Amino acid sequence: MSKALHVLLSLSSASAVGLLARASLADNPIIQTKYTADPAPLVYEDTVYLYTSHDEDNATGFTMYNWMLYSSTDMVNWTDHGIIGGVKDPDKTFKWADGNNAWAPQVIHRNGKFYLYGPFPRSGHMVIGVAVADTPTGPFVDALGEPLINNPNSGNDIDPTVFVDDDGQAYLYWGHQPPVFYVKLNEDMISYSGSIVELPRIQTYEEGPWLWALDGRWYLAFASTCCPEGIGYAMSDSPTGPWTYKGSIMDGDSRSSGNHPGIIEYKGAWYVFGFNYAISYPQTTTQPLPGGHTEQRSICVEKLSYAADGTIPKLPWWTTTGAPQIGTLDPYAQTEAETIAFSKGLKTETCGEGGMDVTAIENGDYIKVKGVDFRSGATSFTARVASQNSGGKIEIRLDSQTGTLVGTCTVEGTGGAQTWATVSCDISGATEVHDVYFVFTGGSGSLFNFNWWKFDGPGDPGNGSGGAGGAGGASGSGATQPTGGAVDTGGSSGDVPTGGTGPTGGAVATGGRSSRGGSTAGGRSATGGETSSGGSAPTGGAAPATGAAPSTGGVTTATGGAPAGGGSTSATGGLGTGGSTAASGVAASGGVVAPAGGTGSPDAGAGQAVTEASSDEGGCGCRATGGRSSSSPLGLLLGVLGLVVLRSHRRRPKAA
Ligand code: FUB
Repeated sequence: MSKALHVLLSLSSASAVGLLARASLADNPIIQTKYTADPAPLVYEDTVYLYTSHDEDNATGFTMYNWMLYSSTDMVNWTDHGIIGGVKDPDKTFKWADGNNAWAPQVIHRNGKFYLYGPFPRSGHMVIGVAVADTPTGPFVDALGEPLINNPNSGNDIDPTVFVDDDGQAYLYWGHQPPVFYVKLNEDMISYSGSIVELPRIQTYEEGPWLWALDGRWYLAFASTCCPEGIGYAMSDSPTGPWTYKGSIMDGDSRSSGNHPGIIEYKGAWYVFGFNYAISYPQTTTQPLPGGHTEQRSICVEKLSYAADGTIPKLPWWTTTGAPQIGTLDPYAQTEAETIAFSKGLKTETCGEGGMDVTAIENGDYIKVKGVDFRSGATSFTARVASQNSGGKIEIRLDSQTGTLVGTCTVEGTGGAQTWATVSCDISGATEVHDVYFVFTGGSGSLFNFNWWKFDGPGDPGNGSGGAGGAGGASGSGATQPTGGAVDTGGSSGDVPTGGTGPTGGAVATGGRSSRGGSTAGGRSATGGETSSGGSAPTGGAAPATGAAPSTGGVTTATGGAPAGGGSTSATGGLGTGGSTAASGVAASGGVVAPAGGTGSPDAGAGQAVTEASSDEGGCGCRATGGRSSSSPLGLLLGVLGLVVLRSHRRRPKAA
């Protein structure tokens, strides 16, 4: 079937089928309070910082204004840090940005600084800007006041990936569809030397490059073969190629359309992040969603492995189980409420007390926190809450939404949605390792906001009263991580270590894993949807690139692999001191004509339906590109026409 016909058929029955479908989801996708895409994980110290792009709740096409940050130390419970940069006020990092299409970013740590590379349109043409921060959470400040990359030879300067090799040389790769470009970054990370190099086409390369190295081999993963996109990869003996296509890390799937890899090593294991459409389009079958194209994507993660020859065994499509938990979560440490393994019906917001809080809490919503080790037991629970209404209750349950009730905390009105109070309640029956479900109950509407929580009791290692932790703790059938004590999925419940008592209150069990109590819940539309212009259809027209790119010259075509130093692993450290200004700019010329595109009327925000359970895989949506879907016949027709035209030019629209 031709792509155009496929799109036509897809669009025709979108509304009828799409959002009615309900799926079984578990811990993939890993973020449920927002739509997130384009994962860019960064390991810094003992934490994974996951930078993401952000699809607005009402997105139909690409409706993207800012970049988000999440973090985790166990790969399953993710803490929301909110917006860390963007292209639109009030989060406009790059004042000269057009104000839309904040696409796939990456953040790299070097020389004690954090560098954010972000693609977005300026004067209608996608360019790459760079911003700098002192911490991984920002604030990120525009480093140049103009694009770092504004390449007249590129149709679309999108999807930057930055890699610092063992010898200290940093590389920036980017590009949509063939070609892919690279340039050598200077040590200041905000300028480059030499020409932009255009690589020969890599088989199946589409966009979203991700560059890393391991054991003397260099890897370039990418979104492959539009559409649906899988994740392909190539290997080389040098960071600059020549690149040899090696196949798929993950094949495309009919339930999806896009994909975008981010790959890291963390605590001795390797992980690939990408995205699906399972929250937006929950489906239980492998049938492609018939149209209803939206860019409401959700980030997923799986473990990755290598064969002896360095190649990467192919993974199935994103599972609903995701990556296994590394270790357990300590319930006796104060934990942010926005630290979530899975949730239903909730949003997050900036908290008046700092950080973020969980909001839009309604009757029946819940937060799941995975692998919580109560050890010898908790006896009380404390929560920081605020309610401008009459409040509600927090039921604390084990292993499912309807699992054993170990305590109930009553939240009274506090006099304001940001007027915070601490409430406590007794806990009984919470010992050893469980998934904890905070189930919210009460009347109608928004019940209260939730900032943080903490348990107390004899299981607290800080109490010195001992616990049932300790070493040992063989898990189920999963493989044990080389380091960090992570245990793969596959073990049955109850594989919690109960051996040796810690010398002073119970050492942290390194092998244990909580049970994966399946649960089901009905989805509901998310509240708090953000409004947006909803438009990302290409508008055509020439967009002269006027920015001065800090570059020394034009584009050359690579004719072969540049020699490189010896084997290395991914370097995240840094040399030198950095922080210098960019090299003198060279004005780029040559406007780029954006293709005409679809203009169908956008469906207003469809909301977010979230269901959690424990079946195999989530669903997806099939995405058209460029134009947008519409529920009206005229909109459909215009959208399809636009898509066909767009396809004949390129898959991506110029940012409108
Ligand atoms: O999210 C916007 C664009 O979609 C990214 O830049 C591409 O990689 C694709 O994921």
